Amino acid sequence: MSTVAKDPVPPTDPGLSENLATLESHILAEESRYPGATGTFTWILSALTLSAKIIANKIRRARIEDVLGAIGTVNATGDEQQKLDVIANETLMRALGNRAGVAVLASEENDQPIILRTKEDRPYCVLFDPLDGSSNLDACVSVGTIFSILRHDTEADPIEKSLLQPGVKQVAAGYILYGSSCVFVLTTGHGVNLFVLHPSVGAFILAQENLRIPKAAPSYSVNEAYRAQFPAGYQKYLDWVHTQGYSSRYIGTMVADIHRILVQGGVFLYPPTKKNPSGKLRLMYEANPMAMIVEQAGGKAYAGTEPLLEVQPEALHQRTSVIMGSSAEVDHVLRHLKK
Ligand code: FDP
Repeated sequence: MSTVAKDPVPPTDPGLSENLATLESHILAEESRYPGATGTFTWILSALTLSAKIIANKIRRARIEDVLGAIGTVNATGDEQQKLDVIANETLMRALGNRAGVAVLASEENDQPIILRTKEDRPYCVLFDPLDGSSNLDACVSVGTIFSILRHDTEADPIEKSLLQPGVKQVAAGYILYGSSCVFVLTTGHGVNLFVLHPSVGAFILAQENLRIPKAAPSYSVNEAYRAQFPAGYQKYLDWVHTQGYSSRYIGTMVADIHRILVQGGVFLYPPTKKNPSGKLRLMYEANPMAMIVEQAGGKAYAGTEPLLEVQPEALHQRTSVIMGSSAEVDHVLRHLKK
C-alpha cells in the first residue's frame, strides 16, 4: 500500500514574531494613542536606534579597524577612555544633536552638558553612557549603551539644573546590549519591550513585549574581590548566600549583568567600597535608567536602603551604590542591610 505524502508544513522563521514590528513602528503605534502627540519623541528614539546600529557595526569591526585600546585620556568621572568610548560618544552626539526635540544632552564622556536650545518647543533632555563596560572591549566581552530621557524643565536656571531630576521623573529609559546579538531594551513607563537587531535588514524587530523579570532566582552578581571593603550588611548577605546554594555570575559590564538578571532573575550589587565610598556607578545615566527598566519589569532597585529612583541628584556625574533585580532577591539583601 502506498502512503500519501502530506503537504509539507512551511518552517516557521524563528526570527519573525507573528506581528512583525520595528521599534519605530511600535513607538508610532503607541504614540497614536495619545491625542496631541507630535512625534518628537519618536524622532529622538530614531536617533538612538541609528546610533546603536552604527556603534554595533563599529564594535564588530573594531579589531580589524584597529579601534580597540585606550587613548590615554580620562573622562569626566576619571575613567580611562577607550577609542570606542569616544567614537560611540561622537555618534550619539551627532545623531541626537540635530533632533528638534532635544534641549540638553549629557554624556559620561563630557564634563559639561551640551545645551542645544532653551525654548519650550524642545521638550526633552537626553543623558547617556555611550559605552558601558568599555574596559572589557579588548577581551571581546559584551558592552552596552545606556540612556535616560527626562522632560526639559524650562524654568531651570541655569539650564543645566534641568537635568537634576530624580529617576522617578524619567519619561523613558533604555539600553542597547552589544552581545551575541544586539538587543534594544526600552521602557516608556508602560512595561518593558525588547527588540533585536536583524543584522541583514538593519532594523530592530520587536521580539518580546512586556518583559517580566522572574520574582526570584538563586543567583547574585557582584565583584566579590572587594568584599572586605563592603559595609558589614553586604558581607553578612554574602555569608548568607554561601549557605543557600546560590550561584555567582559577574561579567563586569553592568548592562550585560543586569540584562541577564532581567531574563533569568537574580540580583546585581555594586556596594560602596573604600575606593568608591558612594559606590562606583553613575546615578543619572547608568543606575537610574537601569532601575526604571528593572522596576517596569516588576523588579526592585535600591541605593543602600533608599529606593534608587527617589534619590535627588546633586551633580550630573554623581555616583551611587546599586542593588537591583528580582524583588525577592533584593529583599534578601535589604534584610541583611537593615539588621
Ligand atoms: P566600565 O568601568 O568598564 O565602564 O560603569 C562602570 C563599569 O564598567 C560597569 O559596567 C561594571 O559593572 C563596573 O564598572 C565594573 O567595575 P569593577 O571592575 O570595579 O567590578
